[in-house]
Amino acid sequence: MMATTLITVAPTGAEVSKRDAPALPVTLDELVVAAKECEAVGASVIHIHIRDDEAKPTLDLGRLKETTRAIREGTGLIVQLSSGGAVTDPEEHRLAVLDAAPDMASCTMGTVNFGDDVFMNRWAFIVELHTRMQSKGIVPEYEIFDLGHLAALERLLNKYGLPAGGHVHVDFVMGVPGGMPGTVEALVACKAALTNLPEGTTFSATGIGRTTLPVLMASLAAGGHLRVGMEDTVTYARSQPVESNAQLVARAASFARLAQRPPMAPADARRLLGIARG
Ligand code: KMH
Ligand code: ZN
Repeated sequence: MMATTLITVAPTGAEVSKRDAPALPVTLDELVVAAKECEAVGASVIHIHIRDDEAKPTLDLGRLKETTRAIREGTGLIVQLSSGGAVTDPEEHRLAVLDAAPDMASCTMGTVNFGDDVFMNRWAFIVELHTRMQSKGIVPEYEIFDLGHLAALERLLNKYGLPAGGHVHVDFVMGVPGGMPGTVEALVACKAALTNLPEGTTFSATGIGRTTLPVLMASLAAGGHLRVGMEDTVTYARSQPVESNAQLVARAASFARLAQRPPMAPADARRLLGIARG
């Protein structure tokens, strides 16, 4: 069977403002439209942050449930809710995201400086997130902002066991000011460290801002998968704002086809990631 590329779209995030990026999907309707467009051009997973009526980031549980339902009704995408939220979100709200019963949730593997802020992920919090996901049958995507986060993941799995579904999938988030750089060298170092994780562990990578393209190409070359979207970059090319998330997914899909690893269908992505619901 031909190798394929899992493409995750992260359409909104918690940091970009609608004023700075008018194409950012912030309402439920905008998010569903973006999700459908991205699925049509090759995405199979959607990493979701939601906004309130003022387009500010929120972890409101009612909205998260409504969003999960609407994306499932409108698309075949795998629904991955962010448990990272915004840097200001308290731990209990981040844990409560799991009560919206998504297919997947993110699980960041350590604290990291995040621009001028700190993205807090205490060990005890990570353990709580991982074990709650195990008991709820929610598949994690382990977010890796720095090389040491992979050592933390090795420790987590050794102490608390494999995630729901049994498959380990990590996402290298590269180029955050305070985390690892978005370079080929950093990606190669992360890939090398995967040998300490269970056999078959898969990875995707995303480069923030201007590291988007080098990271995308490096990940494909290294046999990895891709994450793209307006959470991570709002500039398509120099002086050219991103028009839509689908524009970024379509570009990623083109690179994947050129690399002879075309986009993976959502059903294959579910099998790969060990997601039962379908
Ligand atoms: N918004 C960042 C502070 C995640 O979604 O899990 C955290 C983040 C990671 O985006
Ligand atoms: Zn996120």
